[in-house]
Amino acid sequence: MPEPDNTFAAANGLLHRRVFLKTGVAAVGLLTAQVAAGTRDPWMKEPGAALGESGAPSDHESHVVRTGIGSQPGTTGSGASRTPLEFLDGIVTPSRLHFERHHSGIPDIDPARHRLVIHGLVDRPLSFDVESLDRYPRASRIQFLECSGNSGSATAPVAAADATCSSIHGLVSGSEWGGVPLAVLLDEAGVKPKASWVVAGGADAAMMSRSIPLAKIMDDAIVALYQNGERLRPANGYPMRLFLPGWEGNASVKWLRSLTVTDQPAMTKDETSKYSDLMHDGKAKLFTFPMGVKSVITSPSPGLAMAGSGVYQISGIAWSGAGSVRRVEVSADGGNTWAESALDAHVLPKSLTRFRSAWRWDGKPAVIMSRAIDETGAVQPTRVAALAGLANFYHHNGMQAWQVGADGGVTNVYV
Ligand SMILES: Nc1nc2c(c(=O)[nH]1)N[C@H]1C(S)=C(S)[C@@H](COP(=O)(O)O)O[C@H]1N2
Ligand SMILES: [Mo]
Repeated sequence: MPEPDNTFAAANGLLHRRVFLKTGVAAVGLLTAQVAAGTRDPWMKEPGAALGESGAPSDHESHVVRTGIGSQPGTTGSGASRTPLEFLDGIVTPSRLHFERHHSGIPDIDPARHRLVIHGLVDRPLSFDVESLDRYPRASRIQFLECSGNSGSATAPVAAADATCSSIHGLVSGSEWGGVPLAVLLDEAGVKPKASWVVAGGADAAMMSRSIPLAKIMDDAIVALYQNGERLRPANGYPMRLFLPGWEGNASVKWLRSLTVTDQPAMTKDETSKYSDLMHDGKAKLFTFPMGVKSVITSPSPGLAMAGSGVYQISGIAWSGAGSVRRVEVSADGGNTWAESALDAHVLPKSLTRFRSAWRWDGKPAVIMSRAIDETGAVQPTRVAALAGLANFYHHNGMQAWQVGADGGVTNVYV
């Protein structure tokens, strides 16, 4: 016997994912008398605006901007801005809203003068400019970039009442990155047999540098030249950046200037003073590159109030540095029962993946949360379990819970 389409899949109103895939949920408004009578709104009465060279969002979307923009005091422009996850859908972040993280501001690089040098333990040291890289084979990667400090504020002992999805989790974005596979360039340079690391250096005033295992460089690393179909934005590495799929953002060196092939890591300032993970026993883990399996509900979330009981869409993003997301589950009772979410069509490795569930909210207080499971079987941990391992805020991938109040307001909560 087929089950009816409104089958509940978990407690407190979570509907079977089939509801999302196959049926409407009767959440729409009724046809108004105005539309029925054929009344024309003002914008239908005269021609609209002229054509333009470059598009911009509707004035009605002016609230959709990066958040938490801030430089750390006493630094030479070290700071971050965050992607407004709660106002976005899909798996690709518009380039203008990609999060930013810089250690010394955004350099204004002249592509005609910029060079990428590959040297060290190679047979033939090589130098490339943008024009020469444009002649090489191209690879496209629709993948996420996440700062290892993302979600770090969720490690605080008390849940911040004014936190939003972007203020906690907005240091992750998704793009189509287009560029040249590094394996092609290193093969041309001729890597010497004893080589095992590559030290990547940036052309910003911070001269950010990271040591990367040669195996990763040869596996799926690219020198990215394009972001969502256009040249990289200056903030994201124009004219070229290293892009390391699934790995912590700081290793994807922007404004890439040098790749030095070595037989050991360089222990640069950027991988010893930070981007190493202090443990409870006082020792630090070095080179913790892959980002863990993770998800967050972007809607409903703080700032997106719910207007009374009824059927709502719970939607969010899931990702894993280990590969594809296999499954996402959503709970509406604080993690006691779980229902499988529907995934949007594009389930790509090391990419943001969009999930959706239908929820019949009864208007009473509820705690909603999500958990992701990746293709290796790794399950996103609870917040408490995630914190047990680390003594600092890097690489936090615990579950995020949102408290829905009887008034429809949504707040950050720990369970
Ligand atoms: N040259 C250089 N590369 C850099 C950085 C930097 O400050 N300088 N910041 C790193 C950090 S910490 C992160 S999280 C990512 C952020 O990339 P985005 O600004 O394109 O989001 O770039 C990394 N690459
Ligand atoms: Mo970062």
